[in-house]
Amino acid sequence: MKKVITYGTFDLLHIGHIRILERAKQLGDHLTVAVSTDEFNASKGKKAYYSFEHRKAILEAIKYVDEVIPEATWDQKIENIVHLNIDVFVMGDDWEGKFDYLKEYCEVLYLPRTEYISTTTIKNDLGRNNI
Ligand code: C2G
Repeated sequence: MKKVITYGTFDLLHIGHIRILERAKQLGDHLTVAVSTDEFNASKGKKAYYSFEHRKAILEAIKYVDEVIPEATWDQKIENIVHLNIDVFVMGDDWEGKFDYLKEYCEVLYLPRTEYISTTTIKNDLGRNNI
């Protein structure tokens, strides 16, 4: 069984998130998503609108997702990849090159981001009543 993993906050779920999850699943047979905890988000300078529990439950409801684990630190990736027997690590290409150190443990792929949508854009548009 070919196992894939990806990481992220996945707040205010949108088509860009769905498309990265869809493509990640197409790369193997099993997709694990490591979703950022609220505390880890704070360390990323992010405050998600939805709590960790809600973001986790929403991801678990997506047909492409087989397993959701917490992402609590930047440096848990190697342990996750080794412990979960991951074959492919996938991220959007806004992270291009940032995780190349994982190449000694698994395949590392950066996929093109979906253009013109982001959680930040959604928040800004809603804030300006641009809906
Ligand atoms: N993404 C995308 N297209 C968008 C928006 C996001 O492909 N329009 C992808 C990102 O590239 C990322 C994933 O969706 O691979 C999740 O994005 P975020 O929730 O913004 O995650 P991020 O804050 O980048 O956290 O350790 C890695 C970090 O946890 C990544």
